[in-house]
Amino acid sequence: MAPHVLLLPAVVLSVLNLVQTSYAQQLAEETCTVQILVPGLKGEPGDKGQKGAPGRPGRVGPPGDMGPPGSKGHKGVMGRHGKVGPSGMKGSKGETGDPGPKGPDGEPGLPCECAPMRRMIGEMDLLVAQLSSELRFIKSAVAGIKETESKLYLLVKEEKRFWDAQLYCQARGGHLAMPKDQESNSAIATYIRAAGVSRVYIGLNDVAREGVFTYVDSSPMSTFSAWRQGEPNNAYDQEDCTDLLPTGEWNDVSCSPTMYFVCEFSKDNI
Ligand SMILES: [Ca+2]
Ligand SMILES: [Ca+2]
Repeated sequence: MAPHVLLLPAVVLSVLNLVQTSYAQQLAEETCTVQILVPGLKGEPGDKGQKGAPGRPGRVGPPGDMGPPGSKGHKGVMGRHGKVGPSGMKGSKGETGDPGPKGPDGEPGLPCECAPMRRMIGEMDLLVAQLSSELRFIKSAVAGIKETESKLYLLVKEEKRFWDAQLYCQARGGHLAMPKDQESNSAIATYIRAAGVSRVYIGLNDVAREGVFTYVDSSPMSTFSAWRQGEPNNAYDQEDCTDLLPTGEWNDVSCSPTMYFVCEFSKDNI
């Protein structure tokens, strides 16, 4: 084996030398012959080459003109239900229905003790009327009551005859107003003037004895009086009651006409 190993490098070297020499010689020949070469005859056309790979896509062209309108398309599928709308206006009332069937007979009732019940109802009616009257009285009292140091005066705007007016005041713990001094007389006059009332009954009369005036509590008219000039005149021989004018003056009048009146309540009694 040894001789072969030694021989190999020498062979390689000689081959390399041969190649180098041949290449240099070829270069020298080519350099020298380029100048004198002339084109030869055109050769035969070669075989058609294979189809090349497809080229890159071209640039996007400008938009084309709109085409003619196409034919109408098919009707689409029905859409989903929309949202529920707002409530409509209330409809008109329907006609009355047919009467229902007759109900079963009721239990036989107890014999009615009508007389006592009617009496009770009558009493309750009276009570209601009385309470309504009291309520009206309280309302007007709250609305406007005139007061002095010892008395309360209430103008009652219900037209009544003299004695009915007195009864009305008595039913409420008072009586018709009895002005027994200038202070109380002025208080009542101011009161009715403010209310725009032209005259009111006051609790003074000469029913018992003509010309002798007493108050409704039977006390005599003694030190104080406020008669208008020429009064009391007992006109037509029938003026036995008294009214008070917005000026504070008194006049004897008939007891029959109905008019507003003033009740008086003592503070001691309240
Ligand atoms: Ca008289
Ligand atoms: Ca008179």
